[in-house]
Amino acid sequence: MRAVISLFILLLAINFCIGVDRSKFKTCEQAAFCKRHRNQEKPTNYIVDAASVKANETGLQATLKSEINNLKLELVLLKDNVVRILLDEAGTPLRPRFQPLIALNGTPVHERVTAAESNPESASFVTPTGFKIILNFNPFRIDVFNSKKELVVSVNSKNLLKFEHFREKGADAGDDGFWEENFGGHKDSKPFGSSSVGLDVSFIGFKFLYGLPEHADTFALKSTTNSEPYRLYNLDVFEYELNNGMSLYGAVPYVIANNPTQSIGAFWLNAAETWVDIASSTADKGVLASIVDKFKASKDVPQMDAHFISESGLAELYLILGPKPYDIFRQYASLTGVYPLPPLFSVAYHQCRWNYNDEDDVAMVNEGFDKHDIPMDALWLDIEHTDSKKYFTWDPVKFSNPQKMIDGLSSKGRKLITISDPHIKKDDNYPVYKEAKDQGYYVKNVDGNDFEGHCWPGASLYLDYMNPEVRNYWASRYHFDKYIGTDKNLHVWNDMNEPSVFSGPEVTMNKDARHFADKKVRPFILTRSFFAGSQRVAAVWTGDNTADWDHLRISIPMMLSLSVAGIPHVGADVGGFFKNVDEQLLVRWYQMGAFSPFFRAHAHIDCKRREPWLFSDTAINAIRNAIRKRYSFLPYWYTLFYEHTKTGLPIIRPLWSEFPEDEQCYDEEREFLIGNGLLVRPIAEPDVTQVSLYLPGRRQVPFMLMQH
Ligand code: NBV
Repeated sequence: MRAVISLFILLLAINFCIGVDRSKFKTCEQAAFCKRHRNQEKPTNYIVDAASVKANETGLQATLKSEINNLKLELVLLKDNVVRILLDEAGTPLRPRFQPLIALNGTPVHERVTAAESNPESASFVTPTGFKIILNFNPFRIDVFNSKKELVVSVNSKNLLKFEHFREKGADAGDDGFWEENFGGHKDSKPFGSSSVGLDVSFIGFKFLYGLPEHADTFALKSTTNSEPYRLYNLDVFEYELNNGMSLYGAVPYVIANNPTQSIGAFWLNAAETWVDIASSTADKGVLASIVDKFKASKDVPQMDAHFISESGLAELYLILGPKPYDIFRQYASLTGVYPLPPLFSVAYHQCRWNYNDEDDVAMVNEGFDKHDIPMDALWLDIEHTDSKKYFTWDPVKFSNPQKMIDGLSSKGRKLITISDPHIKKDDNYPVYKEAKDQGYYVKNVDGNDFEGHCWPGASLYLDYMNPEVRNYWASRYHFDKYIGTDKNLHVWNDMNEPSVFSGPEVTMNKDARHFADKKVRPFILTRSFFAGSQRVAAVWTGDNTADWDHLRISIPMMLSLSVAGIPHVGADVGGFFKNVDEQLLVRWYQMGAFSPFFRAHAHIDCKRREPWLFSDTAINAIRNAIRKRYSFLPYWYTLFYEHTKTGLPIIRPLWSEFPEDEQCYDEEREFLIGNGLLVRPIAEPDVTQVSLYLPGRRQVPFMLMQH
């Protein structure tokens, strides 16, 4: 019996230690479309039909022909040095493809091209800033030369363009997983077959690529030639691990290349599950030599390649041509929008845990910060504040007088932020469930019935936010006369919105679920899941991190990746969400958090309480100092948030954005800039009180930081 118990404890311990359960999530080989695109033995050869090329004031249109299918191409110049490439099936496709236009901040404005030319091999035009865009006919390839006549980008230079067209069921597609796929006991029925798309983009003269959030990995993207591609598919990954390209909660399919004279972005506007292979001529020496040859460029010219592979949708690529880092920040922001100026309190310090137990507990914490003379602007309530996980309701015993609780916080100038998850408890006595059911607002199964999954409340249904009417309905639930006990001092936390479905494939919704085809504005909203453009409505945090030093360190590259991909109000849970935090780590985390755009302490329900005053006097002082330092810098932070609304510049920035000529700082991810005036190097190692600081353009100097 004893042996059995020990084995059980051992198994529990192993389970606890290994973190993420990888078997729950697909590899590229297990995603049929990814495998097909990655292992193309005989790539499709697309050729531009010269007779089809039509030039107009803002670009070119043409038909691409191949032995598999024909595609129509639009190559258009947009305002402020952005080029848009759009590929769709030619003729009359069986079905339209989904285009996530909601990611864009309105319809992009076209710009007139100059010096349009064409000959039997190619057609070209020049942008007002002197970039030359050449459409090569055979094989199809788009080359971009900058104003110094350097080839900087080449699209389809590896000939990986692959476009699976819709076809009648039963038509031979010659591949496993084209019409149906199984994973983890779930069947994906693919009623219309696979419609995947893939395209390669080469950045010539570059050694570094960045972007593609969200991954718990280095800021500079790594070559995936000998590993899994980076995956973009919004997933709830329990106890995520560091240093790999597995999907996390949100996705922005945007990469940035940077060298001392040129910055370029490539935004792949596709919201389907996407995998991105990265190749590097320096890291993968030899492998790419033949490709470099193709451009007749010198073999010494470094090159980075990104191969985007998406499960469906269009091949739609925006080349953001810079030429400087601040230009691409502005250009990408004008395409997808800026983060509007948030309320000042949202940039201050926030206190959260899963959960504050009841109204007395909230009152105690509210008092505690004053008693210990520590500033705090918002207190957060997690899922336990509700009546049985029915969002927009209150636990009738523990939170019976929410308005009084909010008044208690408001009297001290503080706000309350409550969580509302998107799964709706299946309970006819719950008005939200009932109203949405009566209106037909839920996502449907492939058979047309409401999709049902399992989440915190048990059996749950999922609102179809693709339907604008549903979005309005959801917004209306926040009206003060609907969300009883609230007022303007209550703000919004959106969690589990990947969506997380405990019973679903890869902890999310079945892919064959059917969605609607086709501002009551809250001042502050935090979201876990996101896509390009989400910055127009919400701040983002990096989800369920762990209280260890590695997670503290990784929060810098994670925040930087989000920042350069247009999402500026970002932060990681201070203290680490999972596991108990020791005092030293907590202090260091506060010191880092004080210099993160979003600054909130949070903890898992099983963790020991961690309000600052529960630690030693030395720690309380250090935490107080860190939080106060944040408050002393609030005018600077707020100015930067304002600047962002005007320029699209991120709030925290990689060193290279200010010092693009200093290549030594290209892989720097222990230091970052806040605006252009503050360099931050948090201490993220145990037992360290002194660190070596890299000053861009200068030598390494020892430096004392934040001792306590
Ligand atoms: O609502 C509970 C938690 C929340 O505290 C956390 O911040 C979210 O990221 N939520 C996830 C669900 C459960 C996590 C194990």
